[in-house]
Amino acid sequence: MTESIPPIATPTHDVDGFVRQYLRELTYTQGTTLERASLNDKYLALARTVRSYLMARWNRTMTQQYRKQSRSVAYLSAEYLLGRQLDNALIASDLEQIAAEGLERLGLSLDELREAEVEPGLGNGGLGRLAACFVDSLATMDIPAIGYGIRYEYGIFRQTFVDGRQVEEPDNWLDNGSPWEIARPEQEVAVGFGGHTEKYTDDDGVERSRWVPGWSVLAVPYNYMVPGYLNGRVNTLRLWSARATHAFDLKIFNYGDYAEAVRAQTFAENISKVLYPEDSTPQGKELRLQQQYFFVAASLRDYIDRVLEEGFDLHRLPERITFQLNDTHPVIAVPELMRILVDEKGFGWDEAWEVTRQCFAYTCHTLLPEALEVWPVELVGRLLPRHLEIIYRINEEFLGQVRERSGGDEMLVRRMSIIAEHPERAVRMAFLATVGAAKVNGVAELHSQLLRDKVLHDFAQLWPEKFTNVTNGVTPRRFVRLANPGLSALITEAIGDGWVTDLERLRELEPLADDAEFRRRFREVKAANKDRLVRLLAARDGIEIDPSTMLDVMVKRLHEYKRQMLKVLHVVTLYDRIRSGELDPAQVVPRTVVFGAKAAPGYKMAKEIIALINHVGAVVNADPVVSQVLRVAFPANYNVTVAETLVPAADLSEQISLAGKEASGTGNMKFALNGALTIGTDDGANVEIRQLVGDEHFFLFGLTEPEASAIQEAGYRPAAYYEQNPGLRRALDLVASGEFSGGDRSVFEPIVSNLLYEDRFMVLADYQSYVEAQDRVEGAYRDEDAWSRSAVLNVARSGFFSSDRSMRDYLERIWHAEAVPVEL
Ligand code: B1N
Repeated sequence: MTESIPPIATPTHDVDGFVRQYLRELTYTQGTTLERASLNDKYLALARTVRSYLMARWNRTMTQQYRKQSRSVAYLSAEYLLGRQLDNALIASDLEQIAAEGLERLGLSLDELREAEVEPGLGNGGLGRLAACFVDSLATMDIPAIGYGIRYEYGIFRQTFVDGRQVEEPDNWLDNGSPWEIARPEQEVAVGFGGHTEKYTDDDGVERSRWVPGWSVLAVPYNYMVPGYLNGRVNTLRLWSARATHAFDLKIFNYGDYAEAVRAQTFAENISKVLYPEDSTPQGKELRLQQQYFFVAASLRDYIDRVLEEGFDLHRLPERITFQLNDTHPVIAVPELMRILVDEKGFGWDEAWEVTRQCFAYTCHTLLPEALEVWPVELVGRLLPRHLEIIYRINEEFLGQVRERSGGDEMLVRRMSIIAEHPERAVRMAFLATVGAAKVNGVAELHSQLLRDKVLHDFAQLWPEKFTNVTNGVTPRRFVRLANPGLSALITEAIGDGWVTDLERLRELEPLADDAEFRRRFREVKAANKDRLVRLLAARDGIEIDPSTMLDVMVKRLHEYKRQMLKVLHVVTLYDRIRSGELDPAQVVPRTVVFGAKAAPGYKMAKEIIALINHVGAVVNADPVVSQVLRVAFPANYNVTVAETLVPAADLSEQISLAGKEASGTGNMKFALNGALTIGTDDGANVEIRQLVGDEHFFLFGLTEPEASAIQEAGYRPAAYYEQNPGLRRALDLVASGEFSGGDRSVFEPIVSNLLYEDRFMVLADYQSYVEAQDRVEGAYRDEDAWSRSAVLNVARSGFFSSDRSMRDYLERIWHAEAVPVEL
């Protein structure tokens, strides 16, 4: 039958083909005309046009994958911070130029239409963005991979400021339509919750357990394209959305209670309603555990029943797949796979465990104790009673092993137990992950070392070979090629375009750091990028910045450990030095300090620090003398889209967390790759950045992790630093005095007393070293040629931080999967 149907051609890869397809989409899908179309209509037609060029590749990728089943990777992540899709799809399909020309022919502007896209903000920060970079790299490297996650109806909140204080608004990113997703309601999967377990004897006389859920929801998959860069592969990101089960509401409906039926539906659909806006410090909310089990259960079911060929022997599952656990959020997958194998597929416990622990690998993203997820036993038992039984059994057998190996060291047994006893009985998800996974990795060298030495020390002693490191990376497609077209063109002119998929080739730029003409052109690009930022901030935020000043940028989630407070104290110190006449403004390098940061809505201190930044900024910017050389800009709602304009414009990258607290950081990599110099502590991936770019091209300051730990152990007394350091005293006194709060001393009192009497992240201890490093920055920036030489070397030596390299490391150390090129 199908032979008689001619193949449907992809629109031709030229301006004519593009224009025809565009008009087709506008007319027949969007149902409008060029004359009547709204901006959103025009954008949607454009998105669908670009999508149509990728569709055949997507189908081909899926067909070939199903035919040639090979080892692959399933990335399980509760967050994907994707950023806008249009530009990435354009570069992946080599349509940028064609689209620009085609639209121009129709009297439209690509630049204008791309602004209509609302980015899918389905993540909080680094962890979610990392997942997005990883799926991009996997597709570009031709690895058969699938990403699984949640299609939140509301992503990370939209931040606004009212009187300098953060106010959150819902992110209704789906409101104008979502051209990048394809719903597959017929592939829905039921996910159970609650109820009870029961024992029974099967037909062979074997005692078994089963779970009788009390309620269930449907998980509906939405597929997103993940196009590889110019390689013909389009992988799939499958995000789950919750729907009420038909049976569930029908039953109630039949009783005539329409309102109750609708209520039940709303209840079910709440599960994928909103992303929890906590970065690094999750609150143990019931709905969050529901979300985790919801997407994990749907994903495992989908993989086993739909991705694997029918009749596949699950004993061989580890030959086919690694489920990579992005932090502990999907760890409930471990008992879920055990439940499927033992309860549904009739495996014995030991054989099921053998399969399960070979199928999972766990990435830890933190060191903060409060960030390690812990679920009360009471909650797990109520929501997932069978899983709790399975977790107990896993723990029992594991602790048996610990006892045996340690000669009955009960202290050790208690320390390593998956079940914590205090302050309440709770499941330690990081321990469950470590026991259930074949490999455990940290996300930068220092972080992996600290995991082995501290957080998971007992486990690393027991299973040294289980632990490894994979340093994070970022995709050069989005964060260089697309975000920095000027630099990209300059690099390509110098060394060809191979760097986009082989970022180590940036090394070939090293000799050009000594070429005055190249440096001049490099500065020209930086200047143009600053102009682009000036236009963005003016249009988006009504903020005016001077592109001739040094751009000093600190963008990341607001968290005390990241120490935005230290940056504020530096600003206050400069303000104070200039006002007091200690510094002659004529001698100061003019700079614009840019902040971008969202605080978790329930994180009080973080929100106070946001207010302080805005209030200090207002006073500094209004001061006729100081504002000549120092200005503060804090655009609200920092997101991936803003990053794409901000990062390429930056001169100085602030990476100033307390050593031993930032697992890796990935913003640090984006800045270095775009030619900003880093001022930073010896923390996370900063350590590796400094080693690669060289000490002369990096402004190091602050305590090392061992030094910080030693001071803490001896009893850290922040007030001592205040008492002994006049500059610090003046800065803190100024904040306390009401200088930045209209004379009201009470406003920032909580910040000041926290710093003086607690200062968990040692802001005061690192203040002097930071201010001195900033003085070195000033000196260096004055020598324009030396600075741009350092900037070029930062670019040339940062190729290691491509997420393609991260993927190679995962493939080699953990996944052992191979590239499968898609045949055209
Ligand atoms: O993951 C990033 C790292 O580069 C950062 O250093 C690290 O802070 C970040 C609970 C987290 N760790 N933990 C989270 C996010 C959301 C949530 O609900 C924890 N994010 C990180 C990528 O490795």
